[in-house]
Amino acid sequence: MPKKKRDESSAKDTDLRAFRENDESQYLTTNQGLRVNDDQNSLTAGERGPSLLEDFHLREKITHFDHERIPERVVHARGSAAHGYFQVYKSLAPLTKAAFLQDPTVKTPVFVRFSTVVGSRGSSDLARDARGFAVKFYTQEGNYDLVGNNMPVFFIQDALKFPDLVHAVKPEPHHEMPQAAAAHDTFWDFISMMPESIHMIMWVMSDRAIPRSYRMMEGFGVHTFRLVNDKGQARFVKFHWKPLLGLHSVVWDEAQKISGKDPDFHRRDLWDAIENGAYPEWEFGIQVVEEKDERKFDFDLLDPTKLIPEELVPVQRVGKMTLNRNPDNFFSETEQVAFHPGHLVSGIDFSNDPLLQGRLFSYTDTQLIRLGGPNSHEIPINRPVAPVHNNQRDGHMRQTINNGRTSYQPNSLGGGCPMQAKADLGGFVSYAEKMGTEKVRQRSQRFFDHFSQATLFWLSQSEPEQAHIVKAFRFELGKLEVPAIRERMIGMLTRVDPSLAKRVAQGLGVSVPTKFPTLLNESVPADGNPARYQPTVGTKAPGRSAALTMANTVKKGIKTRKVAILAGDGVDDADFNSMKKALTEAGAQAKVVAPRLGMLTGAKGTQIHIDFSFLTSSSVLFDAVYIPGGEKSVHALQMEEDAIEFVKEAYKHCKTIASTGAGNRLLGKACPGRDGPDHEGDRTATDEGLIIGCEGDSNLVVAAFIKAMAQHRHWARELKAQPA
Ligand code: HDD
Repeated sequence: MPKKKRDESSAKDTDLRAFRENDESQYLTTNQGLRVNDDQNSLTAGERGPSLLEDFHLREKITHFDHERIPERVVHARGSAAHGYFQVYKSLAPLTKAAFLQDPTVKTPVFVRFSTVVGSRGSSDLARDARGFAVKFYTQEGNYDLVGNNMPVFFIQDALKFPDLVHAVKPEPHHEMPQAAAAHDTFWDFISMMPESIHMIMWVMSDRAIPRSYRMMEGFGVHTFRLVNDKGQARFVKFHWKPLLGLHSVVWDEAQKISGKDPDFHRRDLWDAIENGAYPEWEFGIQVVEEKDERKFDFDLLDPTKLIPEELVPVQRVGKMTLNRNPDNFFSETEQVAFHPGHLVSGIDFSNDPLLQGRLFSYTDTQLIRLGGPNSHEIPINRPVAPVHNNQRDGHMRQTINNGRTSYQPNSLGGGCPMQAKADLGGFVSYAEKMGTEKVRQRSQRFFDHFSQATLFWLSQSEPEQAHIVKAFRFELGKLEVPAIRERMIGMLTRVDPSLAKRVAQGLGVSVPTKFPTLLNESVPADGNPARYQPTVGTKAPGRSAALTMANTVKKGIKTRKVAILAGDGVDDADFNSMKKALTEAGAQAKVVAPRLGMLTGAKGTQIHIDFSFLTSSSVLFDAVYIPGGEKSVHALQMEEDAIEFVKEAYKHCKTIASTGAGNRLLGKACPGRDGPDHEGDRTATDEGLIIGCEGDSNLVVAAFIKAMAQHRHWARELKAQPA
């Protein structure tokens, strides 16, 4: 969206008088523009008498307030968004005629909303869930919406099942519990009878479902779409977003604690990064499949529970998206934005994926109730930059004031306008796919292998990732009250991998059923029954796919990572200053956490601003921890139970921790046996991600600390301490 200047009247602006002198909009008015003389007292009959109905200011203010809330999104209610732009690296003309994919010099404005799926508007960002990744491109040819998720597959194959899925996962209807969580009977009851969900379930049980940041997750269009060039040639395409900061997650214990300490963790992270000029970036990727190769794979391209392994069709990185501006107003932009997978531009088209086809109905329908009528495209955040001319008129909240007498077509009184546009003038022409078939309620046989890709995903995970998946299943299924559901799920997991089922069962104290239970939902012949499922001959998926594990992600640098420096009065000035300088230069954020708020004085007099006290912070909100030397400082920290807990927890969550000189004592107290360099000359790294330096070692420690932080987490520690 084209941007107006930010209103500078933020909370930071304390010079109210200067602001008042400069700004014409200083006077409070009614909605009719009348200046208000008193906003403190209602109009009453005398000082102690009743309020008067004639108080139009009171009535207007309260009426507006009473109507402030609109229905939240039925799914994806909790979200955060940002503005930015997209640029293609080189013209994609051979593949598509979409105007915004032609010219590398063109910056197309975008508005991107990230969301959780299940929770309500006020729920925590850190729920175990898929994340919405919806991009609105304001192209010169009209708006194009790519409404995807951070996972490349979906729970169901047919949109007809979407209300069932959502009813099952939302809080249970009798007592509205639990909020923003799948760990309850109705969800797993449904899933345990829907084998088509198992691939997506593997993703949701993986670390992908608890991202470290919206800025560090991938995005996927999920469905197979089509690209169409100006010769009318079409190819199948899958869309990807690859974060330049790499793909990183938190651990489940941490996610649950963050939900208490800062439920806005992802929202704040996105906002702060953009405010600090560390603009999040993703490369746009495409996997292209020729129409003639549609049946080349051992799965169906139209099946949204399948991905195309990157080993079979590599992802070509064709452009980049940068988010560089926070919204001015959450409600007007983030809440009122309306995405729709049916908002296309010429050069991009649908496939017959039955999930996609059903979505095309749902989004307009939901906007009608959520945004109050058929004119939500006129809300500023939804308005295209391309001009809009048509014969649609009136309705609730109409903004456009149409001129003239004609609102029909054909007409002569309006000169025949607005006219249809031929394809060469940009008129959208649907891809002329040959159909010639029967009307049926039936899925293609090729949709019925539900387990191969779930197994592929499992086998492609690193050892720590597999351990996390096992623990996630133990957590989710451990919360169930009905044992039969748990058993059905373990039965289903044996079809993914018997060792996975066994490990999950062990943690739940149950045995693996010997027989795969009969599924109740017989209308989905999807139980992997070989009599029903005829495997198709096609290009076999690889046994493992490197693109599916997060272990192979970018691990370069520590840009935007948050580091807690634990300090008290008397902190070693050299340790503190050299670490803070190096972290800032590397693009990380160094924050001082101390026993109290205010200022600290270093041993040599450096004045240090404290960012957080232990009371207002926690290690789960940071990526790494540093404890500088300084006898007095460390003594004060050692007196604080919260300081010891801070380090202990960071260690448990496999984060990088460094200490120098006297700081080693605090580390030793939090992590017994890990409080000193192993031997002279090896002053760093007694444990992976644990850097312990002697007094005067600041520079050595700084370099090792930054290097270790770039690894994100040190899983060896966890595998040793809590194997699963
Ligand atoms: Fe959906 C919102 C993504 C299947 C019906 N969906 C919504 C949003 C995202 C997705 C990111 C939030 C957009 C925003 O930020 O405003 N949905 C997906 C993906 C799907 C998917 C990736 C599968 C590939 N959705 C899906 C189906 C249906 C819906 C099958 C219904 C048949 N989705 C909706 C909805 C929502 C929505 C009810 C709720 C709020 C809204 O649309 O505007 O229409």
